[in-house]
Amino acid sequence: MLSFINFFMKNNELISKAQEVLNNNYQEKGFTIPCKGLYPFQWNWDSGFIAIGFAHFDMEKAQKEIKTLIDSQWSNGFIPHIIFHNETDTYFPGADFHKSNLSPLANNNVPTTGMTQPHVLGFTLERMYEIAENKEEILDFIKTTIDAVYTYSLYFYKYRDPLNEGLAYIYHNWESGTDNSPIWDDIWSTMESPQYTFERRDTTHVDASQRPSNEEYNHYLHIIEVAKKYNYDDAKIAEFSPFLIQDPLFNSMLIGSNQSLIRLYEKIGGNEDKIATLQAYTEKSIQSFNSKLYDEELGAYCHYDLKKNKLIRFVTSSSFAPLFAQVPDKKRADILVTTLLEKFGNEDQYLCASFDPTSERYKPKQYWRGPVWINLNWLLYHGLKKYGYDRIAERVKNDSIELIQKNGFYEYFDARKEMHQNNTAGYGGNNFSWSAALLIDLLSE
Ligand code: 2M8
Repeated sequence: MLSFINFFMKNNELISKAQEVLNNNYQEKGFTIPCKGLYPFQWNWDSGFIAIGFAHFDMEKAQKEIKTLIDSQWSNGFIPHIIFHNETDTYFPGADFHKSNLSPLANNNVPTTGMTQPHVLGFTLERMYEIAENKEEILDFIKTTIDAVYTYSLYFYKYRDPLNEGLAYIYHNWESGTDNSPIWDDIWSTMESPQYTFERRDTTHVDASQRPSNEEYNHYLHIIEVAKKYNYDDAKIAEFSPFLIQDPLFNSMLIGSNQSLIRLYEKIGGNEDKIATLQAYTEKSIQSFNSKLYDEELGAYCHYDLKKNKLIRFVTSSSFAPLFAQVPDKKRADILVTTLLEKFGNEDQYLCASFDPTSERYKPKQYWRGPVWINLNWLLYHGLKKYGYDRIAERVKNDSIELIQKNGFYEYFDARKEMHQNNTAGYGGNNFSWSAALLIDLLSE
C-alpha cells in the first residue's frame, strides 16, 4: 500500500514539475518555446505536442498554442516549421536568413521559414478533444480551426506529391524533424555545398559534440539557398532540390492526422465532401506506403530517396511510426515489432533509440543519431497500443517516465542503461517542452 502511495506522490511531483516547465516556456504572444536559449521561437510539431500537455491543466493555453500556429498559415495551406514571432539573434538561421517573403504565398503577418515539419495538428486536435472535460466547448474550438488543418493536409497532396502516389516528399532534413539522422549521410556525401560564413548559436547553448557538425550545416544552408532561388516554389523545389525524400515518419503523421480529422468531422456533422476527400487520399497513401516504403529484408519501413530512386536501407525510430497511423496489416505489424525488439529492445537498452543500435552509424550521444526522444516514444506507445502490443507499449511508457525521472526534462536521452548510474544521461537542452508535455499525457493514461 505504501509503495502505491509513494508511486502516486512521485508521479504528482513529476507532473507539477512538468507543468512548471511548460508555464516557464510559455510566451506572452500565446505560444511556447521548445527550450530557453536553444530554441527561442515557435516550432510547428513541438506546438502540437505542447498543446497536448497543456490540455491536461490549462486548456486556454493549449488552444492559444494551436491558434497561434494556424495563424501563420500561407495562402496555399502550408503551415511553416518555425514562426518568428519575436526578434532575437540567439538562434541561427533566423528570419533574415530564411526570408519567407520571397514567396508570394507567404503569410503577411509574421515571418516564418519556407519549410514545414511533420503534420501533427490533426491528431493533436483529436487528443485535445479526448482530454477535455467540456466536450461542447472543445468542439466549438475545433470547429474554428479544423478547416485550416484540413487545408494543410490537402497542401501535401496538391503540391508535395509530384508522382501522384499519395506520398508527400520533404525537401530538407529539418522538415523531417530528425535533423542529423545518419539516413542523410549518403545524400551529404554526394553534395558539394559551398562553405558558408556563419555563426552557430546552438553550440553556445549545448555541448557541441552532441550537435550536427559545421559541415552538415553547410548542406542544410545550401538546400535553403536553392529553395530561396526559386522563391520557395514547390514545383521548382521538386525539380531542383538536391534533397527529396519520402519519409515514413512524416507520411505517418500526415495519415494519422487525416484519420483524426475524419473522426472529428464526423463528430461535428456535415462536411461529407471533406470526409470523402480525406478518405480517398488516406487510402491511396496507405497503399503506396506499403508497396514503396517497406523493405522485406529489413522487416521495416524505410526512407525513399526520390532523387536516386531507391530506398535508404536503415532502420530508425521513424521506421515504426507507421504503427501510429495503422499503415501495416497485423501480419506486417508483427514483423515490424520483431525488428523493433531484435534491434532496439535488448534489456540493457531503454526503448527506443532513434537509430539502429546495431549499426556502425549509431552514435548514442549525438542528437538524432541514436538517443531516445520522448515524442517518438509517445508515437510508438500509441502505435503499439493500437495493435494490442500492450506489454511492449507499457515498456516504452515506463522507460520514458524513468528516463525523465532520473535525469530531468531533457531534450534527448542515452539509450544505454549503464550510462544512467549518475543520472547524467539526459542531453541537449534542459526543461524541454515536449518532454514535459508528453510526460503529462503519458502519466494520464
Ligand atoms: C530541432 O531542430 C531545429 C531546426 O528545426 C534545430 O536543430 O535548430 C529538431 O529536434 C526538431 O525536430 C525540433 O522541432 C526543433 C525544436 O525542438 O529542434
